[in-house]
Amino acid sequence: MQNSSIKPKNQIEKYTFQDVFEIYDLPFLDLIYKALEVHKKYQPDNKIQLCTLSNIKSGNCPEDCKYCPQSSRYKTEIEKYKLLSTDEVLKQAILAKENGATRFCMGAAWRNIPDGSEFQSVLDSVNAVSKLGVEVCCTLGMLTKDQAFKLKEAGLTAYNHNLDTSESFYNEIITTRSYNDRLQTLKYVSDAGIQVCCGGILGLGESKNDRIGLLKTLANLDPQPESVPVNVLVKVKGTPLENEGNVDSFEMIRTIATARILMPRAKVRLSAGRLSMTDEIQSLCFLAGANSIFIGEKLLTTGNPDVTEDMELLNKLGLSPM
Ligand code: SAM
Ligand code: DTB
Ligand code: SF4
Repeated sequence: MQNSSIKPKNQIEKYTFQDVFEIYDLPFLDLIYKALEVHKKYQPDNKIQLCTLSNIKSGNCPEDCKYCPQSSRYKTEIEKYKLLSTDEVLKQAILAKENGATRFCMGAAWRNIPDGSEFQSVLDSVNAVSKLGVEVCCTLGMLTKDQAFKLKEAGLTAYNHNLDTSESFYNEIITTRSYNDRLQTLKYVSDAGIQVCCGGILGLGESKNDRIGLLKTLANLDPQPESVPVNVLVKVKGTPLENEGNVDSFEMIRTIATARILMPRAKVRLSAGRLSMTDEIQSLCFLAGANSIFIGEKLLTTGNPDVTEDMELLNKLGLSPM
């Protein structure tokens, strides 16, 4: 399957590499100013969406994503378990809502969803959580067209499926599925009327051009993603990237600002990696256009800041939950 299938219908990309490069490479203060202008025009003022993650199936994933503690190929110290029951998922979602989350995201360490009882159980969980009146997001690996439609019917708001990095760097990070496989799932998702949540990870050893390449691909998706998670690599012992160097914070802020300018209507989510950021760095991310965070002590398998500390930071900045 060619990735041309999800490009604009006239096959001409809206943004070229040069277009994106020119934004990303603006003098830092001009870049932030432009991003803030776009933010003020298209996004609610001084609001942050709080989301909570649930790892509904942990570990033993057959894929080889070099960053991921849940791949069965690496020796990591994580808790592994089979698919959680709908009752358990619902309990977690109720708690997340009580803590202020308006979006509940279920992740599963699968290459793709096995059809049958497990898929039915996921559909039941999606349906039950959607009735709480929160947005429901899933990230379960690759989907078929039919599964996408069934998830939509069950009440799914959004599907998270990240491109992670540029097409040219991708093969250095994942060899068990292709960039086009990812694009195909994204197409099934948007064809089913589900919102697309698609972003990447910084700190994989990628170059500036790779970050720009990823932003270019995301901004040219048709339709553009409603949600763009920007993760910073959490270096987990046992994964091939455990000793990778740190990503420069200014590169991360440039990535967020460029995403904000190119995808004005998307929520830009400051996702994994906040534990390694100071309050000041996170504040710069919000200034550059990030308007969502995950709250709760855990992401999927790794740590996340304390909820009380997160609330203190948002208070200090005069940011309130959406
Ligand atoms: N298995 C599904 C998939 O890969 O599509 C869903 C779960 S997967 C853990 C969701 C996303 O988490 C990945 O696409 C990746 O962007 C992010 N992620 C995984 N491990 C990470 C890490 N160590 N640091 C930062 N982000 C990570
Ligand atoms: C996304 O882009 N980031 C979240 C969510 N989508 C599923 C996951 C981050 C995972 C970080 C590593 C872990 O906790 O295992
Ligand atoms: Fe599996 Fe997803 Fe982790 Fe890749 S990122 S190893 S697909 S759980």
